[in-house]
Amino acid sequence: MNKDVEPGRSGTLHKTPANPITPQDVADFQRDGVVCLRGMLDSGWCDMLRDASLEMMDSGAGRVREPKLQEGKGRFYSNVYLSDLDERFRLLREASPAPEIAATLMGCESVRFYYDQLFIKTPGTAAPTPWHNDLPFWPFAGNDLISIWIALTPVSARTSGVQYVAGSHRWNKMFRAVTPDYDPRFLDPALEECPDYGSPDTPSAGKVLSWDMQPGDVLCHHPLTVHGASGNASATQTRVGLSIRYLGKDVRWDPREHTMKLRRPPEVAPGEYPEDDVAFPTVWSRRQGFLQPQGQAAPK
Ligand SMILES: O=C(O)CCC(=O)C(=O)O
Repeated sequence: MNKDVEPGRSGTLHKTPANPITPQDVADFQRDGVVCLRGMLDSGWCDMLRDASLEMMDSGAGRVREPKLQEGKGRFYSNVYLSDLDERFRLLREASPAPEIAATLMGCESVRFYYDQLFIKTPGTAAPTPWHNDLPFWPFAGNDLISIWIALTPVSARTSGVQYVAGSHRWNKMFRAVTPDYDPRFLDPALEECPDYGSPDTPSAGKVLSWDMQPGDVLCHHPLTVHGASGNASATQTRVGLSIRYLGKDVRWDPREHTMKLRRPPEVAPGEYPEDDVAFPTVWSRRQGFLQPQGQAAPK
């Protein structure tokens, strides 16, 4: 079998990005704290992951978060650590184009897997994704952390897409973390609430970026870039976004109150690089390609 493909539902699953990542993409990511890359995963990947995502939502498994919505007003579903629960997500985390995209944009030689997270909004969902940035949720400090948000359905910039304040990663500001279900354990009173940059009443803090997307397009964002999303105004189209997060080279372990509970904290002291191959397996390196995470069977 060709080293670059895995058998997939519709033929093969490619392991390298389906389109080149250009120096301009890297410059845009550095300038804006977000970039939209087109056609990174083909339909084999997208069909398989969309099916897995919708099955996951129906199963009720995992660390599900859902705001209480009015009867008949859609559903905003979120879940994390999907790759522990389903082989199809594990293929994404360690045998897909995602780690190479992450390493290329961060300018790193290798990346460690952090976690994955699903965001589904069924048609007519009123609930927004509150504006926030990600680092306040995470027990890390540093610059080399990245989220790759993969569109698994068509996404409309105006009515369901994630929106970003361009350049807000350079504000160096941590806003109060807020989960889709407004879990009070994340609400750090020492941090300021993030303004709703989607509202016309909020003074502009910079250009708001968002994109119409097709399955396989990806949004890549820095953990301090401020972002949020409306509900899903479509009457027919479910919106499925799958975020996968990786760590690069300048990350330091920074356990703080009001951050997410990891499935296994790293065995390193605060302030150190999280060199723990069980908690955060190195899944890809530019020199060696895909690496077998410790203690895990090769993905089938
Ligand atoms: O998909 C969404 O609505 C939110 C995505 C998000 O906040 C993230 O990936 O960090």
